[in-house]
Amino acid sequence: MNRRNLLRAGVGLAGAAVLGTGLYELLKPGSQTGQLLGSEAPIPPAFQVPLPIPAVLTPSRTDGTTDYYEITQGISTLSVLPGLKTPAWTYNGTFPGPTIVSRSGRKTVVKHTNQLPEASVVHLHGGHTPADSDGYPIDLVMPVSGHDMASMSGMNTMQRDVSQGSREYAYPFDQPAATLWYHDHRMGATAPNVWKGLAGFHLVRDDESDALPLPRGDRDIPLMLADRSFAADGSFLYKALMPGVLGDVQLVNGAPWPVLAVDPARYRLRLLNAANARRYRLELDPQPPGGDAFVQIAADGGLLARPVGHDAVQLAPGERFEVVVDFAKYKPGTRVRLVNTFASGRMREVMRFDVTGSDRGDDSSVPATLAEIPVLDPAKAVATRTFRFHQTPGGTWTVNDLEYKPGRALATPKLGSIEVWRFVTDYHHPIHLHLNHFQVLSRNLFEPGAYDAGWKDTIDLRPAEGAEIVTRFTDYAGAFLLHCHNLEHEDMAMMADFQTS
Ligand SMILES: [Cu+2]
Repeated sequence: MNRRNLLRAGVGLAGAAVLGTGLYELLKPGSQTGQLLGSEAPIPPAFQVPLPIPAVLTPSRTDGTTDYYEITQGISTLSVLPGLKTPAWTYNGTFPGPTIVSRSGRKTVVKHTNQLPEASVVHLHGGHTPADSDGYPIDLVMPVSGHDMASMSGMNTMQRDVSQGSREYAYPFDQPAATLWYHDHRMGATAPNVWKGLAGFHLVRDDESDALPLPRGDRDIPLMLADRSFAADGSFLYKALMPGVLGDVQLVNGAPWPVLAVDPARYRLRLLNAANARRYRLELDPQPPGGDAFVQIAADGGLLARPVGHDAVQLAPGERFEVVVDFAKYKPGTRVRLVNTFASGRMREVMRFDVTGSDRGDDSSVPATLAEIPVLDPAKAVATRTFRFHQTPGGTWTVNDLEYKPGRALATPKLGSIEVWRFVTDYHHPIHLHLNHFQVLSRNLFEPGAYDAGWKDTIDLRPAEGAEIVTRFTDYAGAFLLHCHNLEHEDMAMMADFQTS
């Protein structure tokens, strides 16, 4: 089959998905697959608190090849809403967890100790990672106490490679500079565990990107976007809802609708959608004169070949976009709101940048060429596989009509080979591939979308869409995952193994 026929087949499958269950979604206005879970606690006014920046974790030791870190997972009490306390599941006591900064070409080992009441699993999202450190969903880290309350209540008793109390995750970081993140990935419990606070940034740096004149230091800002809801006592309110859970409090780096005071200068913003189900279309309000509010410099897997200007940036759960915003385009004193035009009411607001700093000094720039990106040739693909992400009439989220079952591989790619994978959806599904980043070839019969440039590990698919991606599977043999990153869909079985060899 030539590529054109492959594309036609993809569209045909998308059409079938429409006739099955997607028609309502197509006719319905709106841009979320998800259901609002309303807070019981009073929702605070916006723009009252400063933006927190997660602390960078110091290695416990280093040697010639490796940096070693230690993280304790436990229950901590946070102050998120005024006057209330929020018990959270945290990495080292904070939400987001501490930021780890690794260097490309140097190994990082993170020892996680589990003082939670339930077993956990850590996945480094975007890491090119051997199977035994990738956070396979039943490779449980048992609590130090030895008692997994979740198993005791009858769920998730499946286990594979179980660690008692702690586990060392080893990351080779044979990959370019990128904004990665780590979060819980336990089978059937990822959505509640991340909602309760188990997420943090993991940045990779390299010489090539360090040599670029991009904004740095305190003008290089990670922004973890996540919506949450709160019970009357201030605790995180959570209930598994089939379409995905939407909160009614917008958090950025764990704070509700925060404010960042900025200089009239360029800033590098590392945008991460860490929400369970919410999609964002971010815009600046007011827009800067001349447009191109956001100059995108990187996607999930690292720098783009060339910068791309956008008036808006769309992010589905799991995705990262790095953008440069030049606040010198605004009059000093301007209050610039970051808004989500996919949402309405209070959730339309995200955070605010106040251009109140006085330091106009700025030797940064965005070069016309950022990185050399090899282009993967789909003509060299040795296999083309189709994965349909859809809801069965019974209501289960499936991949190719199958609910997730550990050990059942839906694909068996050979290491070193290029493959073309086609994803076909019924509703919104952000599809995440572990192990290797990919390049987007097409959406339906058309060119890739405005947000598909560069190395991706998560692709945001709309209802009844068919997309083609190309990747080369490299380095590590074992079982890895392909899944929807709407965390409720993931927990409700929209996940599949693939086995590399
Ligand atoms: Cu999904």
